[in-house]
Amino acid sequence: MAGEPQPDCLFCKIVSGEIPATIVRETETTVAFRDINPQAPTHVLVIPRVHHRDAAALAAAEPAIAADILQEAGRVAADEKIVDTGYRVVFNTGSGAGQTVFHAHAHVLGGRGLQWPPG
Ligand code: IU
Repeated sequence: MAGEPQPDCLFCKIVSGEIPATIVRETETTVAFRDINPQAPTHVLVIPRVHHRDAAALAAAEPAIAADILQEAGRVAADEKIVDTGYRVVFNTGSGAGQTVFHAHAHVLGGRGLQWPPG
């Protein structure tokens, strides 16, 4: 059921501590950890503790937690000191857009120049 931990979800396992991650921030509703394959000097993922397949599903079902994700993304950027130089918050949605883990997550990327449009 949406919102419930999924036994085969890697990010649910990071939330439960079953799979290790380098956690940088935690709240009652969110966990932020360093991406295992960083694409920029700062590359942190902010995820909800609850399981929804993508950001749109999360926002539809639990909008307050979607807002928490955005707030935490901003806090990560502040902690990482990338606010002044600029940073990007990305929700890849669907495999055609590069989503590989179907548990909603925000990528927070910064610490280098970022091109627009993205590839
Ligand atoms: P995507 O938007 O679904 O492609 O992002 C998934 C990200 O999760 C990707 O950048 C992976 O490097 C990252 N990741 C991770 O940090 N730790 C893991 O155990 C796994 C994936 I699996």
